[in-house]
Amino acid sequence: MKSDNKPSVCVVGLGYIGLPTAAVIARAGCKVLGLDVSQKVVDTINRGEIHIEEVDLDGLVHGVVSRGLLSASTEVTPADVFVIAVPTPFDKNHAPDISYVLAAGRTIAPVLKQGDVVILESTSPVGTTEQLRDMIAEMRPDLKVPGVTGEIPDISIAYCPERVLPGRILEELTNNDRSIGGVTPRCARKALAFYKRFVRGECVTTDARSAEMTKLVENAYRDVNIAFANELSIVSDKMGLDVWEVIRLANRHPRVNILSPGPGVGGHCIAVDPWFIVHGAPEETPLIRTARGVNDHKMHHVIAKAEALVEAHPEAKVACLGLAFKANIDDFRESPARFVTSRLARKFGSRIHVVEPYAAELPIEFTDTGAVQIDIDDALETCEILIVLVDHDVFRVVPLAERADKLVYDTRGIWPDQPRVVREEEARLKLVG
Ligand code: SAJ
Repeated sequence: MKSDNKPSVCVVGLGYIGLPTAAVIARAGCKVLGLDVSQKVVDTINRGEIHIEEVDLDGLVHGVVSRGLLSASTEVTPADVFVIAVPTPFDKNHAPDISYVLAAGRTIAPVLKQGDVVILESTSPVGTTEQLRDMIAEMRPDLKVPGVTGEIPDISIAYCPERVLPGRILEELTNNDRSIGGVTPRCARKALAFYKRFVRGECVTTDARSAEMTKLVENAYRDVNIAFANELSIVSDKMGLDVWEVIRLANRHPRVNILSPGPGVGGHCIAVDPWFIVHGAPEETPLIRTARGVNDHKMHHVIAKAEALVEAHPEAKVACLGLAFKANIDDFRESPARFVTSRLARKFGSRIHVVEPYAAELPIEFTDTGAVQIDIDDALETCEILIVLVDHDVFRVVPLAERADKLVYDTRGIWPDQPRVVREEEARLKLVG
């Protein structure tokens, strides 16, 4: 890679992180090849279209594809920089599965050449980048690999996690600070030079293991703090308190900032990544493990409370507001709202009306339950019970006049002006002895 030339880049994995990353790098003027195992994904991108939803991504991808800066393939070709952005799920015992990372490494190893930079972005347990390095060293004994050779290495390997928020990915990809962890300091400097091309936030160099842990710690921090809020909400139910009022008041303290309770923690990051730390140090992580348990349990608490409310009013029609895993997005994967609503649908059938403006139709598990999808206006006109599960703006703006006479179970605290007697008492009837 010559310093005056823009490097060619290969992004491995064109999912929620890989595709926006590839598009942003292409926008900076680098020629990017996106690699994916799915022919369908590859064809979609080569038509200038996208297979995921993210604000402004469609226009950006269309632009860089039509300018010839981004193309996709199932076949790897040589490049100057390789960015790996593949999933790292966990198995049923919460053990991290890095097989996609290693498969990506096996794919690119044959085409690596002197001067190349390999960057892992996937959320990974500590030590994964070194494992990737060892695998490349084994497959390419002809290359001097960093941390293995005593001489100046032929290639550089680094770990650089993303920290973007779904719904704000493009903005955060360029503006957030980045941790750039090299297998050696030299590797970190090479990766830094690459990120400087498209990141406006500060890029801070460190070692690969620290960068791996940093990513996990960020999401575990959020999980633990949400667990505190969720535990407070369960305690408040028991004590007959309004948790939102308590949190609002407590947050007036200059050093207190409690997060928001909800129906549980969804998405594929915050509910997953803490387990990577627990798996690495099982004896030393009672807090992180307990937080996971508290957040998972919150879903079941919400189900029990909602069931009690619905059972106490056998004539009432019920609207469940929201299926997404969080506000204002159309991502329904690992969503507590979806889980809660489908449980209610299975139990109460056609009494359950689902309102989700971001879904064209109900997910598969609603088939044959009798539950139907309606819009918010129909829900306000026809349903006596409202169960708020997602804080979409379209729900938040419903004025009190249109819901004052409803029985409301608001798991997100979007309607602080809802008359308390209706909002809380009914739901508590059967739960608190
Ligand atoms: N949630 C609450 N209460 C809160 C905040 C969130 O119940 O006060 C719930 C949400 O409703 C959702 C879940 O937590 O179900 C996660 O939502 P989120 O907005 O906290 O996070 P994600 O999963 O969309 O993105 C996170 C972000 N990490 C942090 O904020 C530390 C993002 O910056 C990461 O890039 C992303 O994980 C990732 O890819 O790891």
